[in-house]
Amino acid sequence: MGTREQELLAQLNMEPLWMPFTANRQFKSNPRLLVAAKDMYYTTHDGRQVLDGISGLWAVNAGHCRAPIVEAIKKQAESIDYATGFQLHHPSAFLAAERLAQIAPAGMDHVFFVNSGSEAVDTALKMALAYHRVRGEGTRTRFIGRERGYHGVGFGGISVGGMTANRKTFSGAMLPGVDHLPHTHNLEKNAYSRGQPEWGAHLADDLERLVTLHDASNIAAVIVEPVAGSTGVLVPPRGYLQRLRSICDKHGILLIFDEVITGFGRTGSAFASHTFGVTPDMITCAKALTNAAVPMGAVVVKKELYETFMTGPDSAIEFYHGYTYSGHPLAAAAAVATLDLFKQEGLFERAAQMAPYWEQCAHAMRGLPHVIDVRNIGLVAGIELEPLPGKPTARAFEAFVRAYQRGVLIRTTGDTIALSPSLIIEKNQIDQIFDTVREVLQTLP
Ligand code: PXG
Ligand code: PLP
Repeated sequence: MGTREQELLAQLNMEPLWMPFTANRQFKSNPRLLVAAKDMYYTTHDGRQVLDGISGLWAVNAGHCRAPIVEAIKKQAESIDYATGFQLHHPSAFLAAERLAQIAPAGMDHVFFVNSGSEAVDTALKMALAYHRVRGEGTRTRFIGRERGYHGVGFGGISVGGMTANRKTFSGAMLPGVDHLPHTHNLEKNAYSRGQPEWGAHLADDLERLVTLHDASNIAAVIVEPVAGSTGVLVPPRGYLQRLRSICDKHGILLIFDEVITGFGRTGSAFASHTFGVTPDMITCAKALTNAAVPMGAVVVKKELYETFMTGPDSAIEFYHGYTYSGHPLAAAAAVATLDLFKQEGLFERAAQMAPYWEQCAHAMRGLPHVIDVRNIGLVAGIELEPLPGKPTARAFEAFVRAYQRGVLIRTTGDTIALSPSLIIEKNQIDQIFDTVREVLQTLP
């Protein structure tokens, strides 16, 4: 980093920015700034290279600042900065939708663009209500989420979500008519499972209980993350998602998979729906859709769902919903370039090929101080730590700080270390991540 950059940083006034999901005062008293990124590495404000063990935030699946994506964004910015998608549009949005439909599970071939995972979730929930109404089943208004689920921060998303800290302040403003399935985490039964745990498929049967309680005619949709990410990597028990699917089918309930984290190769195929062999009615995705280079999210739906809307008169707007930036040119261009790059480099297959080595290295953390569980699937791992007595999250946060000082970026949620590198990761970089985690665990209080 040049002296000029260092001077700029020294003068940086951090006060006006209210940072998201951050302890603002603690951060500002000891900031960690990233000033550049390339492939697997960030450059920090003090000139260090940090191996990115979390692909930004489960998002930069092709590695940072990849030339074809950067070029596509530049080119698009020079040719068209913006065009609304309301009664007009521009070509890249259609190209992006076509590419996304091509890699989605068979039969899921229509795409609605949004700008984030949170917007994708709110959009999917609204689509579910509208779909039932178009079909003359307007009484289906209830949603079912899951404990420990993360579906972003919109009012819809926190209502179906199940992370207490994200909900408690807003309790009075939740959507009405939401229930939650039990989460699937159980250390006694499933600790140190490799891949999918054996125990827990029956937890899906709770959906039958809710159907009995409310009657199916009142339930619009069930939304779950195929692998719960944000809460600390909870891999679905064998047969669990299949059971949810069949109960939804039996009762005419839409099934939404929130693949904001699991999409785009994270579990070793395009979507977790492929990995687990279960096709939902809607998929929400974001993050790696553009390799996180420009904000974009999407809801991918089954043909039948889209066609149900395409009834009424041709001149009628079928779905009163959309964002100023839906299908934004820069995002759409980034999505096309990203999806092309995933294909050219076979990155989803690469994730699947690397997964066994990743699993082996992750499970080698078993037996280290404080470790009470290791979970993994594809190129994701969760290492759960025993919390410091009376100080939940403190031990894991200290692990994050120490790993960062040692040149590896990890993420912690609660007392779980969550790892999710770009799919271009090499074996020696996997070693570096886990060697660093090992060292950190050995020195933690
Ligand atoms: N659904 C899921 C499953 C997610 O993981 C969202 C929706 C919301 O997406 P946006 O783009 O609105 O943030 C997410 C986002 C973490 C972490 O620490 C994870 C997310 C966001 C912030 C932090 O694991 N996932
Ligand atoms: N608020 C106001 C006053 C607006 O005019 C709009 C959009 O036109 C919005 C919010 C929504 O913004 P967006 O479409 O970017 O979600």
